[in-house]
Amino acid sequence: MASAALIPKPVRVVNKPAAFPLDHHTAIFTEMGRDTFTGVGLFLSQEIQKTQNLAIPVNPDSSTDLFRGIYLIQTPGMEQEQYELAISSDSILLRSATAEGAFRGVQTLRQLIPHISNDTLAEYPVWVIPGGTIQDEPTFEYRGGMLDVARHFFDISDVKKYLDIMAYYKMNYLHLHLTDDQGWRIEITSWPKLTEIGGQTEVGGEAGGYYTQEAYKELVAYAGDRYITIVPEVDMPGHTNAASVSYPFLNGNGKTPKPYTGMRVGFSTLDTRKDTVYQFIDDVVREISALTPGPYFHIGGDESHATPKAEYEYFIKRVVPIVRKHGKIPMGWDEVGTVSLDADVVAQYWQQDKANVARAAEQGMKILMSPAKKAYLDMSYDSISKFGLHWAAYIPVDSAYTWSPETYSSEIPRAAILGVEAPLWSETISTIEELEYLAFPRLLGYAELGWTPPAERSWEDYKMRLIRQTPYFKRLDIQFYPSQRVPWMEADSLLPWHNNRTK
Ligand code: TNX
Repeated sequence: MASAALIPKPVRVVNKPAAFPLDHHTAIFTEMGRDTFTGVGLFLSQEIQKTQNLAIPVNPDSSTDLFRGIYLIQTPGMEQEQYELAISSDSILLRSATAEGAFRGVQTLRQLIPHISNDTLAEYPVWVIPGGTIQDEPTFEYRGGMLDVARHFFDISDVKKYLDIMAYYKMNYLHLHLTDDQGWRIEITSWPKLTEIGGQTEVGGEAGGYYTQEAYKELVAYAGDRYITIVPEVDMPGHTNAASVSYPFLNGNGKTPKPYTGMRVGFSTLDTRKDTVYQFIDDVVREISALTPGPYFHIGGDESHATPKAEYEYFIKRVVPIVRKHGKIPMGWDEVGTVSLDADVVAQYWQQDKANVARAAEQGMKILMSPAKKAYLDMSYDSISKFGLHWAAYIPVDSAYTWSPETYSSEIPRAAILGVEAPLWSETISTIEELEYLAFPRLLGYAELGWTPPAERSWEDYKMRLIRQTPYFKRLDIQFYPSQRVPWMEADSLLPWHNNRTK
């Protein structure tokens, strides 16, 4: 079990010389009458069906030919996402206080079941799960990814695939950058032109697209089934050209702007002194908040170079209470840290200039760690990478992993850090394959930085667990970048069935 290729690495693993045979005599038992635990059991059963082509019943009525159980047991007194997994030859006990904790533990269990490709399934009627005990809980409460669906639009099937992968690596927040100069991607019923006009463009000039409110709800629910919280972002007062193309009064300069399909930033702004602009924002925040069960609403606030500093401050101070009024915690890029605000606001660290986050931390704000030099998934791996930008850095797979959110910046005390998020900006990518090339394998490293305590992290150890993710990558058809800094070729010889394989 200790040699299993788990990502993120669990806090404590104790081996036992035993193994659990997973086969058609196995069933899953959950707390009866507790829907959410049963939901997690059903999720596990469905995933085993897909991966191992094995039907494992959940809480079956009769158990005549069932010999072994996987038990999801509610155990009070544990933390929200904490779980304990005890695997012996006759049972698997998964303990947690919440269904969310059970869901995280289920991912560990999924990773412990050998993955094999479809053509070899028939040879393996029994899947051998290594015995032992795992006690585990996350280092950070926020372990996130961000998709920029504004520069290029990605439809909900693409986002669902990303959510599936995030869930497998225990990430729990997906931030959606829903609006930018090049496109508006979420239907607002009280302002329909935002999508009728603003949703039609994207970088490069191709047709854009947008999520209807129904589609957005479907995404929120899909994420929720995986215990992932959606964080919607409406970027303002800059990054608003698409909004002003739809409703020209918003920019206050008396001109109707042209749709923008280039890659520049920092040229658009809202009219910060017009009450109707705040009425517009109120409607947008109200409608999106009503569709979003999660606690956060992201107001962007970055790169507002076309907004004078005093106007920027005035604007942010008016928008923050609107977000609160609709029941959400305001989040913004680190520039919001320069404005005098209450400590409930979360600032997302992205720039190398630390003055903004330092000011945010002084004000008692929580900081979400996404430093561009380390955590930006849109930074190219190296100078020959096919996609991505490199204004902050080239970020090879090892560099993406070998930093500590805890100590990255001396300005930010550990207690102020909410967690880690890896943003994927989409100026240079327009298909799911291109998205996957930038996101994988680096996203897995961020998942581990968010979950595993610093003392347990090591690149040498991590890369050997990373190479053993390839069966999972292959099964989901993830077009990852096979970086030469990772010894992928050795992966096959490490697969669990390799030694006793006869062909
Ligand atoms: C900076 S990061 C931006 C984005 C760009 C990104 C490209 C941030 C808050 N703003 O508008 O897409 O760089 O790497």
